[in-house]
Amino acid sequence: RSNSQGLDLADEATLHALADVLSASRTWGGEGDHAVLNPANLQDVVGHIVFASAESVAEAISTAEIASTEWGVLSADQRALCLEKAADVLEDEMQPLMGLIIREAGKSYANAVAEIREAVDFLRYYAARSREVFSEPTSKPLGVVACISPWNFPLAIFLGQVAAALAAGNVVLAKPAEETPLIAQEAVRILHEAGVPEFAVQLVAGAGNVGAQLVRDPRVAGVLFTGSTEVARLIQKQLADRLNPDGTPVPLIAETGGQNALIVDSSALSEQVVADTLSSAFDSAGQRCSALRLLCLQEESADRVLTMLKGAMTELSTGNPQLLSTDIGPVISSEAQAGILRHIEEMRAKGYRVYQAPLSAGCEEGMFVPPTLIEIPSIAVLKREIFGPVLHVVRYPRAGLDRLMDDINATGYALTFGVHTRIDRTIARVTERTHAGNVYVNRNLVGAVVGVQPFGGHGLSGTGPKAGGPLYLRRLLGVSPPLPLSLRQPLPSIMS
Ligand code: UN1
Repeated sequence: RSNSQGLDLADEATLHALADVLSASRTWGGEGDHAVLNPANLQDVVGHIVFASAESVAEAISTAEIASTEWGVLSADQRALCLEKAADVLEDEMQPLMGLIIREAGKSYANAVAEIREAVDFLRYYAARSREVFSEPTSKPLGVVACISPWNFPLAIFLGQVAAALAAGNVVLAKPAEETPLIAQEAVRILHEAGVPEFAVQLVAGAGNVGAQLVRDPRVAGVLFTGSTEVARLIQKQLADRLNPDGTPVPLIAETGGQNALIVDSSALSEQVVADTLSSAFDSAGQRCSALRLLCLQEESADRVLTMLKGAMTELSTGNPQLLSTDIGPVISSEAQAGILRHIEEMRAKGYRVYQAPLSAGCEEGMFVPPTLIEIPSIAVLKREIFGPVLHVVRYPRAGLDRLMDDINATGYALTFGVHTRIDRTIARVTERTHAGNVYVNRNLVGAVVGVQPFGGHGLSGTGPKAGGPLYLRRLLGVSPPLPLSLRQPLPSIMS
């Protein structure tokens, strides 16, 4: 439902009611009031949250340890029932939650719906899997687990991590991204309402210092992290300094960045390539680790595809995410915006051709970046992941497919990868050579479905096991069975 001004589910009355609920629920505090701003304009205060002080983080860990007896002794079925109840509550409260996601994270209406669906799927998936995995008498939880989650999926990844850790019988300290603590606070309230004891899952809001304290504390027996490769490396270094009381390493499940490529040969259906490129590169303003960063076009058909793609980009509407007509909302912060714009200017200064779709009227203020395409001479000019609506295009000769695969692999990232072709042997040739965790043929690169397409990467893109897949819960056990070796050849790793 909408009117000309936007969604009625995000109206002022709903948001005021939400703000009352938010301020009533419990969060560890001590570091003062923090205003959360709407990234679409950076003026509208979405709500306030109290950041946790060092003392309250330490106290939260103590209470978690006590709670682990209460939660860990429940049967897998009793724990699963709580998670399933939470999934039902999420569905019942979909409208106000969507309003909050749109306002706090700048997500479009469609992305906000998908976000809640994915969170529900994670809760139900891990609940169902836990009934199988934890029927084994030997399975013991790790204990206190820290979940450090990103702002780009502030509900789905937040709850995915927390649900998995809880399903395995662990107790959780959940550190949401600094930019999106309000929706995380709602998620924790819903888990409590669904029967998870108050101290079995606790929200510790704050900046990087809170995460660092959790990672260093010897009582924290495992860490789940989604975010940048750099931060994953820091966490891994910290964890390497200590062992759990049983003498085993402290497990880290990290899911990080990507330099995700799509190869398009001249047999591909151009209309489908354009549609899949638009959604892969620009949906969520490119702020997904799965997003397409590098479009590789076979020379013979590159001009045709580029002309169609540029035309289609002008049809995208970038602007206020509270309008149903908006395809692409803001990026998350002024720092993010500045970094993306700086990259575009650097590429332009090097003489590479840049094409930008026009911004919608009224987007001069706010954290908007127009969908941007940059033609680059080789993959080697890309030094880092650009987390925004920026797509790099490289051309390759028909005889250069193997060399192209080597260049893609040489980035060290291995998260998502796609190919568009109607030639079966080309599909076999590239899928054999890629290291990517998620490989897609003749479709887009984003929107992995929990349980159907387990999600995660290798090398610089993460540690595995994949989220929403059958091995994830096993990694959250004290004595975890060995994971199958999935790397085909050594890659640079965040572990090195
Ligand atoms: C992320 O952005 O951190 O397949 C990962 C997808 C999502 C990716 C989430 N599940 O697009």
